[in-house]
Amino acid sequence: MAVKSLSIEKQMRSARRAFDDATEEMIKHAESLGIETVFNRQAKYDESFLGIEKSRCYFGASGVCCRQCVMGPCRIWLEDMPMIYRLSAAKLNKGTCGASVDTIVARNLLMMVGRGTAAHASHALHVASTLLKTAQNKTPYKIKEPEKLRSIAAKLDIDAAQGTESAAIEAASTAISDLVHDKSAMKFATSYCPASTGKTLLGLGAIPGSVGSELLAEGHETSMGTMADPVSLILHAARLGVADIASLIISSEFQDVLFGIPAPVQSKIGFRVLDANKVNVVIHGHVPLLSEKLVELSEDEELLKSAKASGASGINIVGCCCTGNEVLMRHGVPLAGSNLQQELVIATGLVEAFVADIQCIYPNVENVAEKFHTKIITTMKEARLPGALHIPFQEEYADEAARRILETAVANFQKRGKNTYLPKGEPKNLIAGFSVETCLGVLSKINPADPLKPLIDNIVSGNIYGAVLLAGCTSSKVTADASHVTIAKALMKQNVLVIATGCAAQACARAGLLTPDASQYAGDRLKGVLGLLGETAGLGKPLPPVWHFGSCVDNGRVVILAGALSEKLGVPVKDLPIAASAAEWMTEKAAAIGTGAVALGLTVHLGVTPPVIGSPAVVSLLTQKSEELFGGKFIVEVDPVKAAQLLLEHIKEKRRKLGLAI
Ligand code: NFS
Ligand code: SF4
Repeated sequence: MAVKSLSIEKQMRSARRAFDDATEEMIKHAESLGIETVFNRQAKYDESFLGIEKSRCYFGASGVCCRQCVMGPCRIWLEDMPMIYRLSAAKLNKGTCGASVDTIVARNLLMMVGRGTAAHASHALHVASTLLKTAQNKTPYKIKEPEKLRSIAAKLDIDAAQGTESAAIEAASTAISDLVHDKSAMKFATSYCPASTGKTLLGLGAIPGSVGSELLAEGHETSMGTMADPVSLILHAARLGVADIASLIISSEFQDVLFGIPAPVQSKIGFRVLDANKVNVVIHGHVPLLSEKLVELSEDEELLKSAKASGASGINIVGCCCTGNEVLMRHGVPLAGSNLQQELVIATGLVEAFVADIQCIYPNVENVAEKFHTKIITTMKEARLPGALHIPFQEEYADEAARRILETAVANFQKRGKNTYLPKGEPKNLIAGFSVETCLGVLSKINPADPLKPLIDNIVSGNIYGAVLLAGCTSSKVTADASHVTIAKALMKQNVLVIATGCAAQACARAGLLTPDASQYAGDRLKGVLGLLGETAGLGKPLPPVWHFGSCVDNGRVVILAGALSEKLGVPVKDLPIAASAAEWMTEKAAAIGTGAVALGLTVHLGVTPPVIGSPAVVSLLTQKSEELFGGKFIVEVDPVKAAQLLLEHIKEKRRKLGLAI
């Protein structure tokens, strides 16, 4: 991608704020009540004067603002800045200390990737220590999938014959040491990385030590007057990206061990999954440790009895964001919304308790809840809100915390006011619960001896032209969901299999793309494959053209699948006809996953411009040089139609190089 074609373009947004009618209706309803949400705040920030956004700072958006020390803040003069910024900046291409624009941009990016990695590693640590304590019989959880534990043990060279508990203790301890001890190579990175990729990473010095030591070094390097070499800073970001993906794998694999491997499940998405007759509990966040217990306890006789005594017909648990994805894929719990809908879900007036664990929780949920009876309940020490009720979650006492939360929700039912509202239209049906194991299970019905072969045959013939992972968030900077949906439809039409995770999967679900019917949008060749797989799976209908692979941490599953394909074919990941797209990304976590994916050899599309364009050197490292070094690169394209074309061209190029039908 030409460096100069990157600029701070206005993001693509139509007059609509959300692609989904129900969301659009709820935004209007919230406005009519004087409730402010992410959508109004975005609009305020987007207001412009003489064609220039008044409140999004050009320096910050370009990544050239440095606040590393108090001789600053320093902001670097950019030739192509709008006049208003040129008037307010010193005509200097260095900070007060002399830091170059490349140093400043690279340093800012590394810090962003660092925060994302810290979030995922902290999640992984919670899950690993729960597995450890469970194996030591100190929690109310059980090891649900000893078979999965054995496959993890095999990867890590742990002797599974020592028995489930001992193997679990060893696997969990390996993960904990990968996360917080001082070591030279993360075992989960080296063990799960396909051999060819591992070799490249090793050669580049991009195999991470423990996440803790990498983050310590990151904090040190980015402090004032320390690392000034942009290439070293970006390489460190790549190393942290790999550590991030290894952390995702820890969470995803251990969650399967504790809670079960997802299998295809039918459910629904939309505001109307809230039930006016029941006690509604929204579970929001990312770690399924508490939410598993809430789902389990929602059937508890005593709690149901008190719910009924309050006049409710039952307890209705619904999901939001990635905690929602976790309980959806394992229990079919319906989804109320993604990150952008969290305030609107409360604005229905129907929520008795809004329970948050960690990450992607908008602090404003408290202000929305104040207008209603809704209790916001925080549970984790990392994510408290100043006015929320805090019911601390500890894995040893998970049952007690879950009971207290549901009791609070039930007691709140009678306080529900009259001001309730649900938008028109039924919730959308969806199928979720894809995992590597599910895929192999279906494929092994076609070829028991060699399950990956049917998949490979279809890729070779072009029935499956390629595969693209739609990952990451939904963003108010674009028309919410529209970028994901546009790209998904354009790709499936060209016989590209679409896999989706996180809020991107929910965006596709809201557009009805997670249903067998949606296979009508697929090209004929892909439609044939989906039909055959659906029959084989015993669905009696085609598989959906978008496969919901779980939450954002389940991007780890996709990396494992890509690795398996790569090893089976003897083709490095970077040469496979696959790519990823984070069309509406917004979090640091997405930056970390994307950087890790590029380091592993994947090409990753970004539909929202990253804050790096102030440095042509950094842009070139991310979009060009990374391909020479790692085999993967970023493509930045805000127009989803053009983005789909670029992704297709990328796949075509890879097919051509492999000598496959194009
Ligand atoms: Ni991923 Fe999931 Fe959603 Fe984005 Fe946030 S909930 S972890 S970060 S916004 S997809
Ligand atoms: Fe300015 Fe340098 Fe301090 Fe950054 S570290 S704020 S560029 S003086």
